[in-house]
Amino acid sequence: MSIPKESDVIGLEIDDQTSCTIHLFGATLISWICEGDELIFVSSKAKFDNKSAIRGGVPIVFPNFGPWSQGPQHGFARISRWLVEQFPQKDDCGNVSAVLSLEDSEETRAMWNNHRFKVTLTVTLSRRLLKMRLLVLNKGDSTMSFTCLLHTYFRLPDVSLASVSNLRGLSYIDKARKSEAFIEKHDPLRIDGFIDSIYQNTPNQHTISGLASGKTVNLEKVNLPDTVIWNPWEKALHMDDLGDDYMHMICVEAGNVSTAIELQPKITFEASQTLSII
Ligand code: TA6
Repeated sequence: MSIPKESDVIGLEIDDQTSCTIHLFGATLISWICEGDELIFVSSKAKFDNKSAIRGGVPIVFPNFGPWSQGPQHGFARISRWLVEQFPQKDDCGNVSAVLSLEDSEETRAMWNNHRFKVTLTVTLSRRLLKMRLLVLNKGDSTMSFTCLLHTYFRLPDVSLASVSNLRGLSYIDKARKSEAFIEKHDPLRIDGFIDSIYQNTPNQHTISGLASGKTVNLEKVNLPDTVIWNPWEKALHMDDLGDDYMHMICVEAGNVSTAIELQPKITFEASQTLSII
């Protein structure tokens, strides 16, 4: 099992029961401990080689969700080293925050239409809450068209006992069924096999139940109108960085993936997700 190097991570801590860890590679949040329970999944086979995307945590998907003709699947943000703009610091209310950023480079400009951009991730940890805010600034003189998503892996004692709320009646693209469109009939949604579904125009709030110690997480999203649900199930056995760990995860991913964002020059796009224990 590979473990992250200390020089590759920053830690936010309120006390020994409340903390989170962010890997500088991809600004990937790889741990959120709340009331002593780890709520974020990272595969025991994850690679921390600063080359391949970390299997787990909350990868930042930008500037493209899914396969991309101009570059790597899910874009370059999750496989780039981000800069720490503000190391973890506590505010007057006892919350701890950190700020990381990624700017265009020769490599990204060559890959993505010579766009000049700055992506800023602000992570704020409170006693029972974790907020992730994404800013995307178009520094250039041409419109930037992109999709983005927070690819959150939740850790579960047993995925078959988990559920996701607020999806019934919504249209979704089912990548497990030839990417055809369906309407969700279940509430809550339970996972009993391979699932790879893109729910469109979803409510700004879902609950994910079945986490450690019976915890339920509320996911509140702003400016992220889609929700992707993914568990590879037995396909994971053919993934060298996942394997049978798939029984202990569910991805509930807040994103803007169905329609590209068209960001005008010098304008900033803002989106966030707030995870809290209810
Ligand atoms: O979010 C769901 C998804 O798009 C799936 O189709 C699957 O590809 C997953 O992301 C993981 O992608 P990755 O490139 O990290 O293996």
